[in-house]
Amino acid sequence: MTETHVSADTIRSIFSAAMTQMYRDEVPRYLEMARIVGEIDGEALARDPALEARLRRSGAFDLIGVERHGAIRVGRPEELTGLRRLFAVMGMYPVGYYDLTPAGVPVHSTCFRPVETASIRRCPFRIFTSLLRPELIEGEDLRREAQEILARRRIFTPRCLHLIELFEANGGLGEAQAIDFVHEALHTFRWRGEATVTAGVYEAYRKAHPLVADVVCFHGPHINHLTLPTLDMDAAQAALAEHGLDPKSIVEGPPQRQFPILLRQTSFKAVAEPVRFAGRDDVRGEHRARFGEIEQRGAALTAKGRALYDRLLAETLAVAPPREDAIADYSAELKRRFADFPDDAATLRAQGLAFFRYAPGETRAKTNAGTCDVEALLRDGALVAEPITYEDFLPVSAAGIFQSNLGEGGRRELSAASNREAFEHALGTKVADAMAIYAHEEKSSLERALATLGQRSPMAENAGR
Ligand code: OOG
Ligand code: NI
Repeated sequence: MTETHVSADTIRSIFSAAMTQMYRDEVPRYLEMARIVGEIDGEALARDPALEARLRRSGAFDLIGVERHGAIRVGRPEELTGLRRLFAVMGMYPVGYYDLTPAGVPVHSTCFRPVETASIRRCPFRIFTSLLRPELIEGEDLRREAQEILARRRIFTPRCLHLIELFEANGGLGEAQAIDFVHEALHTFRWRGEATVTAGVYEAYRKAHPLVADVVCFHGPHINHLTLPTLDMDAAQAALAEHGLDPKSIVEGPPQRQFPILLRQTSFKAVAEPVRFAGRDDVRGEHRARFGEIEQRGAALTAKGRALYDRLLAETLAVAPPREDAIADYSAELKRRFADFPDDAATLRAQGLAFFRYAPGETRAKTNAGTCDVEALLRDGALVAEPITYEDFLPVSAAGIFQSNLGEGGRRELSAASNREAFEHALGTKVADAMAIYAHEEKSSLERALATLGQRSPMAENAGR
């Protein structure tokens, strides 16, 4: 990387801002949602005077109201390979493999995201990216035709591909090239209100599965939602309903807690957008795929913490599934079950349920240099531990979000084995393991902090889980 190159973080910031502008123009309801979330966050800050200081300390204050993620869906392996190359220009790398077939959605997914903590703080934007599994389309003719339709489209502009090649050859882009790149890349994610197929073909795929229609029948992977953070998820959920924005009926993820974990999410349901179909010019219809989402992130959980989370959620879903007529039962059951999940930092750390980032504290160590007693250092305030934020996604939540936006018929019984190998083959690389990223962050932060305190760190291993 030479001096004349713009950093990947900067390109991602420009891209995220441009994408946000585009989506607010394309989906006015999203702009309305952003206004509502702004008000909710303002009220949360006014209510709790200590909140601002806490957010400033963690670097989160400047990111209030800044989009955290978006999502797209592609149809062909080559398209996924292309996206991997495109996102690399912006410092976004595939983390995690998500199999959505247990939820009846015929895709598997990853998240392209910044990985280094400093990069996430500069611009947290990431894209949840799903690849269609055409082998799961019912009906041989539809399956074959889908591949033919998809084979005809080109989702990247020639100029975009050229700029990606320049980036790969030179290890970076200059300022004018970066701006040009963002402009070209946006074309890939734009909504054009125009199907590549006739109304009849669209209808056949919509009947097979609404998600398949969304992937197969259009020019490319139009951005299907953006997601804003909020400081108060439950208030945001209530406000969406009050303003008539038609939110999904439950907040996905853990219940409201003192010590937030993982990820809570809600969304307004996809809006109907006009579509022109191929063939006779007078055929018009509508398509529902694009929505707006709100998220609130908490601590990343260790494998042990995650197993507890998965168990409590599965038990809740088994006893009180979130049916439209039984939402209150679901919420009550979720709250009751999650009483078993410790809700304070000290216990979560002591039991190894969540990941923490360590740093030297304000007080001098009372313990002797070299003893390296992490617990004593924490007690003395010579070492401090703050939770590491969860930066990934939850398959059960993602399934709920897919479902509520596919309208009628979005759920199918799919009994397919997950196929990570095929996904990684299409991607052209392996996906990174999220758990390993958090574990590394915890361990290296502890080692750095101990070194600063003049403590030897053979014990650092005890904290790396
Ligand atoms: C992606 C749904 C998953 C999330 O926040 O869990 C997602 C999609 O509908 O394409 O974005
Ligand atoms: Ni999302």
